[in-house]
Amino acid sequence: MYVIGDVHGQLPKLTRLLSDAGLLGDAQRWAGGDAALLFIGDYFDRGPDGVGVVELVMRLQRQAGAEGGKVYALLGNHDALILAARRFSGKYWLDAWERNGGNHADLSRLRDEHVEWITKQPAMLRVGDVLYAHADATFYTRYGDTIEDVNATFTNLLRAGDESAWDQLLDDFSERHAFDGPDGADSTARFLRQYGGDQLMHGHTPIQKVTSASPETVVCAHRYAAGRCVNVDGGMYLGGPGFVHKVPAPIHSR
Ligand SMILES: [Mn+2]
Repeated sequence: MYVIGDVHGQLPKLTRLLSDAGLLGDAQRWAGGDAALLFIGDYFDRGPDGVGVVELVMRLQRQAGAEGGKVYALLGNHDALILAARRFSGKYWLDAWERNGGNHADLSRLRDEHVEWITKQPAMLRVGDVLYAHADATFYTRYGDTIEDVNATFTNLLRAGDESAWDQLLDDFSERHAFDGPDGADSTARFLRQYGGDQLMHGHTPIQKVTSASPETVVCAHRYAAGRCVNVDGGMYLGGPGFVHKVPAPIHSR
């Protein structure tokens, strides 16, 4: 499994990462064969071309599917936020979205097919022994006891027009660092016991903001919480080159 962190509209960086990993070939087509690729969410905001990023991910998902490969795309808070800015009229959501790096070129290019696609993407996934979620946060437990429950709750919420529920969700997504610090390994273990998996992989909080590394030097994932958490947010919008994180295939013969 190949994993890519928060892209935030950085389309040229994304295409270079995918090409270098052998996942993207001529004419921007899927070249990964039967490989699996997962995006950790946050396609939009803080960067120039969120719609372009989503269109590439949608295309790769179709092409990979036709070739025995698989492209997973998680839902990030910025992806829900731009939907809110489009859906609800009034200054409240527009202001919130702009404060979070909203790019008007994206909002004006966002079409129904993008909205429909974003709405259907899962909030969490488990593949092999790895649990994937966008945020380093535990609020997911308030949305469901199982991965399927959480994903269904998210999808239903994004389909319905209950503005206060959207507000609560986006407020919940402001949680970060839930697995940091001296209790981090315990919190991670509890979260993994709830949803399954031996390791939690997330984005949402740029590695630079955790390690204080200068943006351009972050070129690999950050493992912490006694090795049970892996942060894949390379802070591409901060100036990081980004990276493709490779998860070894699970060993079935034990
Ligand atoms: Mn995020």
